Amino acid sequence: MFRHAIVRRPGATFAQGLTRVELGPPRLERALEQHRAYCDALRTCGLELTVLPPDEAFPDGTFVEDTAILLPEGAMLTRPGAASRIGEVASIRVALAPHYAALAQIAAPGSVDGGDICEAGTQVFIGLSHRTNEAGAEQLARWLHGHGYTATTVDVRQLDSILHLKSGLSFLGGRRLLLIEELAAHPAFAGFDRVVVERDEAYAANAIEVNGRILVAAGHPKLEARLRALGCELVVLDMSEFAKMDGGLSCLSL
Ligand code: CIR
Repeated sequence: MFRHAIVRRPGATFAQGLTRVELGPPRLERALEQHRAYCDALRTCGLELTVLPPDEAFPDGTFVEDTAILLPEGAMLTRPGAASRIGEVASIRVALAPHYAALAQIAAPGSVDGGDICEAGTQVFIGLSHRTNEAGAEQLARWLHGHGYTATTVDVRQLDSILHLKSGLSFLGGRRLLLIEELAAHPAFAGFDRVVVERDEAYAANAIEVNGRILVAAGHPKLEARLRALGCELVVLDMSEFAKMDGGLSCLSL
């Protein structure tokens, strides 16, 4: 059961953030509307929100997921793999302090982006990507083992279609994973029920399960129909402006 989430509104410098996709510049007003709808959806799922104000010094700061790994047992601040994002962690440390007695942190030369970390019950998948390196993955795996979790690394460095592991993988609760075709046959996911997203709807592989509902990006009717047929209760959200900055639903909250 999730009770609380931390989000940060996008700010005036949002369009200056990092992106590998060529979907044009995001419109801030629209991004703010979409962010409000996202926050409303989380509240509908029963969450209390901490909404942080934009920080213009960090154009990618709205993608708070990348700055920490949160478990019921403890929290680990990351060391983001993009130099321009390392400074985002300081204000997240402050926001997390009331919720955790102690905060661990990934140390150099390790780097970890939260977008590479997929928790599936007591099993955690750690993506090795162009943001999360071996040293970071090892530090995180040790910390996870100490809390009773199993960690499995999944190398996605050759997959140009995704920035982070979770751009192509989501845990939907129970034993169910949502994943892109390129990851579908990976041995790490063999014991799970796999819902494979078709190539032309690959962006929708980043979804989030919150207290029994699934938040899914709008514009992917085939996946929507399949998830509804499986009995999932969906909340469909327009993510167009965040997609332009290479972000998805999971990236926007901790
Ligand atoms: C970046 O490239 O770092 C941001 N523009 C997007 C980060 C998306 N975060 C995520 O998938 N967890």
